[in-house]
Amino acid sequence: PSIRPLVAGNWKMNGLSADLEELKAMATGFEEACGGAVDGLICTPATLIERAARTVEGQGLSVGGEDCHAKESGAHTGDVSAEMIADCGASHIIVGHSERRTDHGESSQTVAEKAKAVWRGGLVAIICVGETEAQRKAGETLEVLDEQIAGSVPGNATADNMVVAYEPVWAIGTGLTPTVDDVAEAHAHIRARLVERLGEHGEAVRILYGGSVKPSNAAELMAVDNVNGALIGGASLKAQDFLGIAATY
Ligand code: G2H
Repeated sequence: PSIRPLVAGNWKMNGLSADLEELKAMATGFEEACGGAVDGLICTPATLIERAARTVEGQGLSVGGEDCHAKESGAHTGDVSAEMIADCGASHIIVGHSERRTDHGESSQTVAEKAKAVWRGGLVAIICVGETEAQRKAGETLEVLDEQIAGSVPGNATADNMVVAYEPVWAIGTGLTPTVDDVAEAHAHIRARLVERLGEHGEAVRILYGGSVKPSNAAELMAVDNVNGALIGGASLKAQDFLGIAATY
């Protein structure tokens, strides 16, 4: 099937009220930059989601969260539920980003529970997978992806409620990117596993590439088979960079 791409930003722990100006520029410029060919999303810290959603309202961009707790409510000081993020006007939530897996010890099982929470809140889950540098050097990349997909992707995922992001951990924020052949191999492998697991939904799920995507390398990466868009960290903080990536479509 032909899959409409998604260009998604992940602001990580960046963003204050002042940065809503930058978001506004992204929102107003997005459709023109990509010629209406792709969907656009910016995931912000929980503190900004509601204002971000108001800022992009009626424009070509939507807003998402970067993580959520698996439970709907309760005694979990400092945590935020998918329902709360939905209530702020978000459409998507990232789960299982490598920074969550590493900094907060999130297992694939936790990630799967969070994905189900995202659906309970009525939103789309962006589930992240990817190998570390040591795993790549040891030739374990495809096995790691198998384990992460088996563990993190719930069996009732569909092409409408889930996006998968392939983010090689060693390429995140480092300026390093895999070769086009390595990206093609990983994405084809993820596609095959998703088809095994989800049937025709697996054929239609968007698989994003993430890790040091910028305007100068986006065209090459986005042209790879089974790459259906990007998850962008550093280059999603400035409208010029984000729109530059969108413009490669
Ligand atoms: C990978 C990516 C965004 P960056 O984490 O999810 O970040 O583009 O800064 O490598």
